[in-house]
Amino acid sequence: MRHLLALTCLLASPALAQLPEPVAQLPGAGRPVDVEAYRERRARLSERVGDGIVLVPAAARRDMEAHVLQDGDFRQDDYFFYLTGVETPEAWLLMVAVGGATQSATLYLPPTNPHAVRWTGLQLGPGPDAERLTGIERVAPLDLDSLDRAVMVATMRSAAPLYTVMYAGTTDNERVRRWMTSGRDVRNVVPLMDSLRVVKDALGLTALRTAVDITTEAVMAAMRAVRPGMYERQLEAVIEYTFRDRGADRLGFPSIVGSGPNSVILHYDVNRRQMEAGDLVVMDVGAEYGQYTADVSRTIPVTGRFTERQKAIYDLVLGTQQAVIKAVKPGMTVGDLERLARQYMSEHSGALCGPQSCTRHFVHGLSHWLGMRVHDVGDYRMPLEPGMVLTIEPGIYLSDENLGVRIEDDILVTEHGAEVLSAGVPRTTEDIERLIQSAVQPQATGSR
Ligand SMILES: [Mn+2]
Repeated sequence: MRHLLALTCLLASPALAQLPEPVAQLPGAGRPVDVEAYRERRARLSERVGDGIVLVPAAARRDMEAHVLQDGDFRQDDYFFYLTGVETPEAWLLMVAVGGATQSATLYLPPTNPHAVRWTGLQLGPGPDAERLTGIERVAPLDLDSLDRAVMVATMRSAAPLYTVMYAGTTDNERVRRWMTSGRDVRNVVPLMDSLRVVKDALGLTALRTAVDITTEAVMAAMRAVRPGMYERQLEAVIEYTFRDRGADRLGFPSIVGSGPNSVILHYDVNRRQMEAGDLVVMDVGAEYGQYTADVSRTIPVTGRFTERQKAIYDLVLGTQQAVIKAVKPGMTVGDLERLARQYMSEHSGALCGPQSCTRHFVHGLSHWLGMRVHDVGDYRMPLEPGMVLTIEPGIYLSDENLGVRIEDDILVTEHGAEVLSAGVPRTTEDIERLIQSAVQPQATGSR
């Protein structure tokens, strides 16, 4: 066994020398990394930490055989990506903050493995190129013992607490668990990082705007494509084709395309039904770009024309949404907006939903934070401040009539109000009808 190992190493080393320069590979989704923006993020975390050692692991590589991967690709851990822009699996970031400033940052990268390169391609490995591409002063080859020693030395030298990520995704990381139970002063860095992530910086906002723009195009493409006889999955295909075609890295979440009876199922994503004339279809979708995701919903008639009844319900949902968007400004809370939405819907329900108000058919929350995750991190009791991004998505779901309506936009809180990032997607019944009808509608070709 020992001989075999030695032989393998011997054979492997000449190959290593022939590897191409790691310049072309890519922190940050194959895109150049704005190293100053990431340095600034680390500086702002150091400010919040004050004095402490920060240890953040990258996501682990997943196994195609064991995990039955549906999405195929590796997705970096959000906390690690937020601080580094690096997409290498199984890396670590070790930072030392002193007096609210970053004293040092070290990126530990797994050494380049020629055998793995054959299968999965080059990955950013340790070396001067990595330092230049990431802007992190020190990049060391990862070996877990030396990482442990470095953490130990740093904590002993400064007697400062060790901050690491503790959340569901990392509790299966053996090293994080070991530090958590080491008897040292170990604290969770997640609340500090979440308080940073909830207010978008320019870097995050640029990625988010791109994700929303791609999603806008995709939803409009779906409006042009929809027709009776089409399957939900075919509409889903138009949307997801457009995502990838326009540069999305992946889906932010499984696409919801629910028609007729499925329009009242909130998270329906099977998308197998054949759509019929007279159906409404709820599309709730989001492209992910640069690790940020959009989340946009539109409800459209498959024939291109709303019935009177559908239009009445739709206009109540839209009126509610517009009233809330108009009210968004710094200082308000998500709770305030929720109350406002229910009050508006209640006051404008008339007899639309019978003797009771339509609010009892508004069965989900109005809003959630949006960012690196579709339901992003952040405390919902926080008053809104400029740079926060949230969804506004009222809905009414009438199961007896197979009539569900949800309208969802992505809202950036600004100095004095709000900017609707997804403003480009038609939202009035007139604009939606016009776009659907403007498209050539060839004969439905139902298949399978
Ligand atoms: Mn949403």
